[in-house]
Amino acid sequence: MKQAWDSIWINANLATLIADRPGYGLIESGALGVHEDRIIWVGPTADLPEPARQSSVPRRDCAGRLVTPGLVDCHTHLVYAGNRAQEFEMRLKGASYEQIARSGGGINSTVRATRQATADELYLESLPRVEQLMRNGVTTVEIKSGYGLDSETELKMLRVAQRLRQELALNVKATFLGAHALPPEYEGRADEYIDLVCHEMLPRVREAGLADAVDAFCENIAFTPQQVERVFDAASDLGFDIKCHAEQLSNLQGAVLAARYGAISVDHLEYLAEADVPLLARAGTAAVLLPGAFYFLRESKRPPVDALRRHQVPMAVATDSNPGSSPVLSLTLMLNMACTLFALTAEEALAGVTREAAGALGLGEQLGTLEPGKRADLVEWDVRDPAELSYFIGDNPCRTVMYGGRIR
Ligand code: DI6
Ligand code: FE
Repeated sequence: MKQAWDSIWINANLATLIADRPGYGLIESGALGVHEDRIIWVGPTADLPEPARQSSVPRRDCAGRLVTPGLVDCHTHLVYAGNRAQEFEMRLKGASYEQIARSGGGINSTVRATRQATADELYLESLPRVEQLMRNGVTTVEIKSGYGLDSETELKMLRVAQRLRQELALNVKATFLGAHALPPEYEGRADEYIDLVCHEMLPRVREAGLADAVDAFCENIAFTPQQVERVFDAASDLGFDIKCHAEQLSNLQGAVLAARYGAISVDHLEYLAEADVPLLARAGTAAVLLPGAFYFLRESKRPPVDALRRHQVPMAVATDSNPGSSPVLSLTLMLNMACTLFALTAEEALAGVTREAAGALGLGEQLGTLEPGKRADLVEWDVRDPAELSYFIGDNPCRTVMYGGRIR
């Protein structure tokens, strides 16, 4: 059968990130063929098959520059109104994140702003943040709800995520995070709020097809493991993928709970006990590391990276982009922080924003590596060595991005 080639990239330093190849899975002087929205061929430029050599096939000569899979930001809260620069100032003067949260600020201050915003306002406030991530090489982003905490506002947030998916070239995965914080009107009635999440919000989100996964914040300032378990029961019954904010500020064993539900990921994990790591490995649950939140909250306890590595738990890295704990708009900056703060290798960090991040979204079969059959999400960088992506701080060497076979 004659394979149609829509375009080819040649003479690239290809970091394929293919799992069973060592390190970055490099192919020096590599080439890559695209048909429609898929990669159809990857190999040395010298080995390009005959149909690809025809001059009618548009080709991009990468002149030795690095090409990676499109970056996947697998944990963000990008849709929100307002910001919390003033709380940042309060923290700089000595208040803690938890104190601010308990005194009605924190997540609930963003909830107030997000409830007040119209869907259009919310879209227009979120758009520049998403575009900033895209300029930095992100081709897939996960966006969580969780600043509505009432049915209408949660649905409004998820519709904004849907509109971003429709209007931008990038691939958007939406996650319902109704159990993010207790809204003020439910003060002292957390179990009743969880009823609302399980019996009203979740079915409506499912029915509207507005999210693929369900997340919950298992923490002293949020929900107990028992409450989170009720959310996961209801979510599993409706066929959602499970994710969990766990062990960020204390160890409530939320990660263990989520792994029991076959969670696709557990996220944060600074307080995860080493003894619990094998349970994640057995469940096939990915660990999503969020060095931006660790940095911005000036945490000192690090996630048990050695144990995760030893037990071969896939480690993803994401921005956690949100107004309170991680106002981060660069995933390549997170590469640097994952290395310097969490002691990942540069290879692990790059795998963490590509292959492992795709896995943490349940998209491991479709994207995250450069191999035939995967989505043609590609980034050409103005560097040669993949380690440069983790090494430079505050640079943006992103040169060309292909989203599903199309260059924007
Ligand atoms: N953990 C976080 O770091 C964010 N949410 C969560 O569950 C913080 C969200 C915020 O402060 O607005
Ligand atoms: Fe988060």
